[in-house]
Amino acid sequence: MITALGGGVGAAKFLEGLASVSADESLNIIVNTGDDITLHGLKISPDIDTVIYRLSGMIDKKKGWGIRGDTFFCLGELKRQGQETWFNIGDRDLGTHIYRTHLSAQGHSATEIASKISRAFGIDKRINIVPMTDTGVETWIVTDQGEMHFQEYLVKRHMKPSVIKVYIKNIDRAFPPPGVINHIKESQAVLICPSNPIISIGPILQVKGIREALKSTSAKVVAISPLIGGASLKGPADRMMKGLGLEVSSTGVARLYRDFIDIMVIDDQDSDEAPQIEELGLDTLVVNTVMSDVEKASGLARAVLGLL
Ligand code: FO1
Repeated sequence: MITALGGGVGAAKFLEGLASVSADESLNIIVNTGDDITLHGLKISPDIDTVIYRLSGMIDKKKGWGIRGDTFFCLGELKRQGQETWFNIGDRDLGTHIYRTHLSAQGHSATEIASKISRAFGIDKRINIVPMTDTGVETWIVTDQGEMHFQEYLVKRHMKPSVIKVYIKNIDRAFPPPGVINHIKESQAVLICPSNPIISIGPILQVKGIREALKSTSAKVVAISPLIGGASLKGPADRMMKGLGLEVSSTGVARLYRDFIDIMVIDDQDSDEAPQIEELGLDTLVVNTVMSDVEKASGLARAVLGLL
């Protein structure tokens, strides 16, 4: 059994590679839900959906999120009726949000909903996609232009405001869904996907008991850096780390995880960082972490599994 923690486009790409090279292994994927947002009365869980769309082969590969070939007629109509439409929800994607909202109104938990949507998309039963918590949480960003939901910072404001602080609303009430702590403790390996350490992995680590379980598990805990040459390939990890006064490098990421990981995986381009990461008491693996296609993602996953 392998457990992975992640959220966002990079995690989904890595998980597609991991799923393809671990065919007989059961895979638990604990997904960030801090990015969740309610828009037009619908419950949207972007990081869960990005993993489901990717693993089902339906992802829009160019964008890294949403469904390939989707249309936007409904959004156009909402715009015509004077609604805010900065968050681009496609017509087919809308089906997922309607189904999620309907199941939630019937009393199903986020865990049950993720499982039902996974099955509806034909995801193999050995792959268990689980939200980090069933309790509603939201990632908010304090910026020089005021406080806003993470999606507003990312999508509506195009990451332009300077980040001062990040906090997760209601995180103190969030506990993991049943089984998650045991999965961390009983897995052969726990993988921290190449995701934003502040807004994708950070919220998961703040859910009650998760960081402690990672510290105490006998599993090998391996993190893959989302940064290459001090920059993120996509998304705001670099500018957020800078805004928060953190060192923007794989070493900076390793420092955030050093209390619970055994091995840090960094890109070939950052090989000169290996000695300083090892000084933190961690092992390193230096490989190509750029996942430009599924073969590269599989190669990265194979290299990571080779550590076990
Ligand atoms: N990302 C964007 O940059 N622009 C969008 O309009 C957008 C819409 C969207 C709709 C559904 C969905 O599941 C994801 C969507 N994303 C969009 C991606 C999402 O904001 C981010 O990938 C994650 O939240 C980052 O972890």
